[in-house]
Amino acid sequence: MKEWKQFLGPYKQAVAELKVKLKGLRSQYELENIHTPVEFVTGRLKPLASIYDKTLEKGIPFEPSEALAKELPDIAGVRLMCQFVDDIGKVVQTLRQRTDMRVIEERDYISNKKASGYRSYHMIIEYPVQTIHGEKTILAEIQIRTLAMNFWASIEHSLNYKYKGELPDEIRHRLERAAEAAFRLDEEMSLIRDEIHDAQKYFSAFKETPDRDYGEQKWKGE
Ligand code: 0O2
Ligand code: 0O2
Repeated sequence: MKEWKQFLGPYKQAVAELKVKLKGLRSQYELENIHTPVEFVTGRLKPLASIYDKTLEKGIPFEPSEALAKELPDIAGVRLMCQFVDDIGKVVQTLRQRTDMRVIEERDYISNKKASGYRSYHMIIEYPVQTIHGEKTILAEIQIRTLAMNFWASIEHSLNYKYKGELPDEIRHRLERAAEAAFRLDEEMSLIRDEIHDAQKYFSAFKETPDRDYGEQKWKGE
């Protein structure tokens, strides 16, 4: 068990660091009063039980090793949720340009949705972690999706868990229809995004608190 803990240490650290860094994107956009393409960020270390299941699926030994790390690029996983489909492209561009990570693979399950109805944009990155024994470069997965895609994926994930991957036909069909509905919702939201932006600008100007540090009581835009 200690071996696993040591092996997983850098991955755990990477998840924590990436969450802070990617949440930082959001604050930077907010500071500049630009629509933020990132709604919220979550992250997780793949549980040992899921690592075990994946090794069985892939027919590889369940032991902390470089071979396992290569076969399972999502031991460290971070997820970025966006309001609009267009935001995903912006986030992808931003991530490609960063110098603290290197994108080595991209999978576009938005243009090419999975048979289940799953949609998301996946990036595999190389990410350097500083350890007491020096720098260790690990692989991590970043999933980027809209709120609607995330809603669908989390429900489908729970149902798959409940039915141990053997979804009854009726539920599978319902999920396929729900995936189409989520797709249409994203399309609709994109069409009215300009109107939403105007409303959000108005709302953030209205809720902004006066800047007491400078002794001024000023509303934004005044
Ligand atoms: P805030 O201030 O709510 O934005 P931590 O390591 O403590 O920062 P934690 O609890 O490990 O974060 O986060 P996790 O479970 O990886 O991600 C949860 C974050 O995503 C929380 O924000 C939630 O508020 C946010 N979140 C989860 N689901 C939704 C959702 O449906 N909509 C929105 N808008 N946010 C969601 P934080 O980080 O606690 O900060
Ligand atoms: P978790 O942590 O439970 O999310 P594989 O070769 O099978 O290991 P593959 O197909 O090469 O994986 O990788 P892919 O599809 O690029 O990424 C796998 C991850 O994407 C999954 O992780 C899910 O998070 C997500 N995903 C892929 N397909 C679906 C789907 O049909 N429904 C849902 N809800 N999520 C999906 P894990 O391994 O399930 O782990």
